[in-house]
Amino acid sequence: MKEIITNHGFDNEGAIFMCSQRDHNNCKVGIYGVPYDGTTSFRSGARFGPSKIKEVSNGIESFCPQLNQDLSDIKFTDFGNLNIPFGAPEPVIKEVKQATNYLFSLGVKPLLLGGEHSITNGAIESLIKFFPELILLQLDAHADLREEWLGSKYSHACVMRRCLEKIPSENILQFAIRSGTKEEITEMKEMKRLINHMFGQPAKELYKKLKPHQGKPIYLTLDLDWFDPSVMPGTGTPEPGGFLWQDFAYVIDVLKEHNIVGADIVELSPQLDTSDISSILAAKATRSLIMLMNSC
Ligand SMILES: [Mn+2]
Repeated sequence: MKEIITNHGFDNEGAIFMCSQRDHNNCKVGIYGVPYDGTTSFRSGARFGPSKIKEVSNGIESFCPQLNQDLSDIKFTDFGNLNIPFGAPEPVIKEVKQATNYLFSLGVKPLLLGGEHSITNGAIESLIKFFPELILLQLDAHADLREEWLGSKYSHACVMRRCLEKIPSENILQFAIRSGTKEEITEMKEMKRLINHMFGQPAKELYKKLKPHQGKPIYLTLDLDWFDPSVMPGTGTPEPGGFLWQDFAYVIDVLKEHNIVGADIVELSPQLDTSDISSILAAKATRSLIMLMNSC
């Protein structure tokens, strides 16, 4: 089936990420929101994530001391939020795939703001065609390896299983996952996809695992429930025992040496944290990823 590349699918009337522009000319990185939470199984509200991240982004500095870069020196675009049909995930995933194809056709690296985790499927379906060697790095509390969940193969609980149908197991790295069924955890260990991380320590195992992949295209999917609920309460399925910003900074230290061609930040449900700390953390992670993706 011939695929149509569309550019009519963005609503750019709402909030805009700090220092970004609507016009994509001369931009290497482009943000777009996917306000979808149709399969969230516990606490919904991730549809409000993208707009909230943009809204609170003005509350943080444009300068990042860790990366020694200022967002105001970078030309990057905020396309707005993707117009998506409500209901089943399949048409949404298709829209995400088309939107990602569209960004690729413009020479812009996609950074998706979710929305729930199922949207990663669409980005991977697009990028794997352009980058057959794509490495997928998952930061998440949960394995997300279910064959199906509550009657859907495209639930957010199945996203990594669907990605495994497109990407060979050895090109998938599941970083510091701490929750799953016995089968999921066993599979990740046996297939050597599970990468351990010592809380508060440099990400040494990630460094070692990624080293042979130097120069290869990497897609990072950041499910915000990877962070500890104490710093990320605004997410649908919180899981105790998670990580702090410093741990993420160690991941960024490793990724600085690599070629990030696309990324997503998913599962922020801003209304579950009225302090907005969760949304600000998500905005800060967005700032780091824009800088990383712009400099490789
Ligand atoms: Mn997930």
